[in-house]
Amino acid sequence: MELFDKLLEVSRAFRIPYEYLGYETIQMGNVNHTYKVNFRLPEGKEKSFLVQNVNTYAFRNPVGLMNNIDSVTEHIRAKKPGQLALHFHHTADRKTYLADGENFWRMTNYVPSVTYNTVTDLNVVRSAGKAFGEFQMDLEDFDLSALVETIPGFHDTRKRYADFRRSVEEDKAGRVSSVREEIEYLLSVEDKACCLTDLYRAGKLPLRVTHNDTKINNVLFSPETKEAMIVIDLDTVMPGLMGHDFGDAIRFAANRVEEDCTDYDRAQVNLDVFRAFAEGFLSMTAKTMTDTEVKTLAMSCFDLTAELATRFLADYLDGDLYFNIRRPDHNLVRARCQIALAKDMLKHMDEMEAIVEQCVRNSLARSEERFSRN
Ligand code: GN1
Ligand code: MG
Repeated sequence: MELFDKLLEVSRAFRIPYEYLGYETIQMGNVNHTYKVNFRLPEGKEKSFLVQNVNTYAFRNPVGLMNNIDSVTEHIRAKKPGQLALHFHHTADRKTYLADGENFWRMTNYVPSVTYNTVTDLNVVRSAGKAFGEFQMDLEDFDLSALVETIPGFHDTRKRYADFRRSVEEDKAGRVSSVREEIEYLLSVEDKACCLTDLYRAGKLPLRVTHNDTKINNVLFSPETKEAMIVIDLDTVMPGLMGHDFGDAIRFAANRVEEDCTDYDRAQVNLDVFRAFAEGFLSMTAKTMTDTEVKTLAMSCFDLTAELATRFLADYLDGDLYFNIRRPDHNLVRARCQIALAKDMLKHMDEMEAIVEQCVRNSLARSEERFSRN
């Protein structure tokens, strides 16, 4: 069936009765497929919805995933009634998804907004940091055991390295010989990249409910005020470490270039962006952090960057099965860009650590000030 007709069929299953106008493909994320589906209301105005085709190669338990999203969004809604939220439409049999035997569909409200892939406006960055910090804090009292692991071992960097090694050994697409240098670099930094994972396994970092996919384009901003309105893409909300969210956000937002830029020399950490994100994030989270979380937060940025490099490169070696690609060497380009960024982060690690310490101190001082005023 043509996509045009399929999206109409899906929309009808989610009980949208209006006149169908068509769809636009939305460039959102590297894993699912997203469409804006447009309708005309009886009074003539247009209304749009977002339809997503969930990638069930990545998410093997999409029903568990939808249950996670449901309970997490309900938890936040109960705390903050009236706040803008994602709303998943239901089918006639009260499900938030439609599995048609081939694909797994879901539908949400469409929120008019702006998103950013690269950003230099520090107010926007600070606001994103605050939104992701607030998201973790909203879920501080959420029962971890109620969540399924939508991708087991998602940020278990040791496991990612084991998978990476397997891809190198198998060499399914016959590409290993062309990327020896990249493979060697990643293997040479394995222990550093696994700092967070190893500390967690040793019982030295607490588990929290985390978002786990904190690219700044997963925050919707108000077109008018440029303030963060809502955090989206909750597919990977799972038990995780605070550094997973901080590190993943930094490796994306504080990179001077986009994730798939081929000008690798320009893949560097922008310390102004780093500081602005840290200010926002830590203004929400500092009060709950353990010493080890504070001490490892800067390193988490390196860990998440190197981890993603192993994932991109492994997918390239496997023949591009996981990430959506738009050019034949897309995953290789992405891996190289993350490697360049990871190297630059190591050069600036002392400065990054100092910024984190300072932001934590400032945030704690401000809350003490508030406390003593009350
Ligand atoms: C994927 O969901 P999306 O496409 O924004 C991936 C993240 C990576 C990111 C890199 C479920 O994110 O882990 O960091 O690509 N999500 C999943 O762009 O694997
Ligand atoms: Mg995602």
